[in-house]
Amino acid sequence: MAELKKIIIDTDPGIDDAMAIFLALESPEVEVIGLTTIYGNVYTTLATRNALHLLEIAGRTDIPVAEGSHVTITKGTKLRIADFVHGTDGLGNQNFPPPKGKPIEQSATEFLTEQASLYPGQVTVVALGPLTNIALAIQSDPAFAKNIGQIVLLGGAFAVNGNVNPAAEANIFGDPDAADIVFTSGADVLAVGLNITHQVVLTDCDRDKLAQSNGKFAQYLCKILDVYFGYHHDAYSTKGVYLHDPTTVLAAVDPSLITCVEGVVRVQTIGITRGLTLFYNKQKRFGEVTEWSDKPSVKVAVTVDAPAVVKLVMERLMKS
Ligand SMILES: [Ca+2]
Repeated sequence: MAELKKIIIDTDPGIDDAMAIFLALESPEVEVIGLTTIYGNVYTTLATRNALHLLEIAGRTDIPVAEGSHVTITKGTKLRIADFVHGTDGLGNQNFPPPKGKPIEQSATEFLTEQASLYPGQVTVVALGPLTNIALAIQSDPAFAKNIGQIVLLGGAFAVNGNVNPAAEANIFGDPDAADIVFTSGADVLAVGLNITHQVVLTDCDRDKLAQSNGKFAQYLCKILDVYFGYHHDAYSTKGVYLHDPTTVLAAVDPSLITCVEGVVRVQTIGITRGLTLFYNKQKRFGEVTEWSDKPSVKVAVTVDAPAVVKLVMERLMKS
């Protein structure tokens, strides 16, 4: 049997992160070798606590959790925490008891660089929050961008509006400087942006099906999903919730679910469009040197088989 694809999930749980982590654990094509944590939906300390809690729910305390950065790559601390989307605890205001487990001694950056060098070309990082940990790994180990198999990230809004403001998507907005480092690092990067994830909707009807399932993940998720559905009903006219993080996990698990284009992505780090991701498709050869010239190409997802993604999410989350 072929070796399973090893994945590390960099995460800020987060309701859709919880779905994505469970989905990865229920995906036979991949082996989750660790979780690394980051601020975003919640502060990093709470992200770590939630990551440990979710692994305990899943009965997978064998998987290590490495805590990530508490500040942006430019040492910014005025972090935007999305309690209005995910609840003040990040998991739908359920007041779960604290986890019994602890994070490992290594930092997220140390864990990422170590695993990439232990298994060169074989580890996929699925990045579901701001990209600080990944950028720190790139900066701290010059071999990381080459050693890591692929970085599949939820981030950006390619030719569509953002979700923090018209310019910016939340994960990129969380640390635009880190995002620009990742996009221009030369690593094999696949970006899954809002242009993709806003096509993948879990409907009220799907949630009812989850509620009727006896599966432990379905039962757990139904408890925490209320806050997430409430936010979507208020903020969008979509009848359901966007599956940002689960779609990104599945893009890593089964790349045939999406198609992508290749080009150079730069991130705006200042001004009113801070966090904007701008893709250069290389169709015009500009006469002048630009900020996109001579930068490595990345992949940007442009289509998704949304019904297939939703079907896989439902099947796998109701399996056990
Ligand atoms: Ca997330």
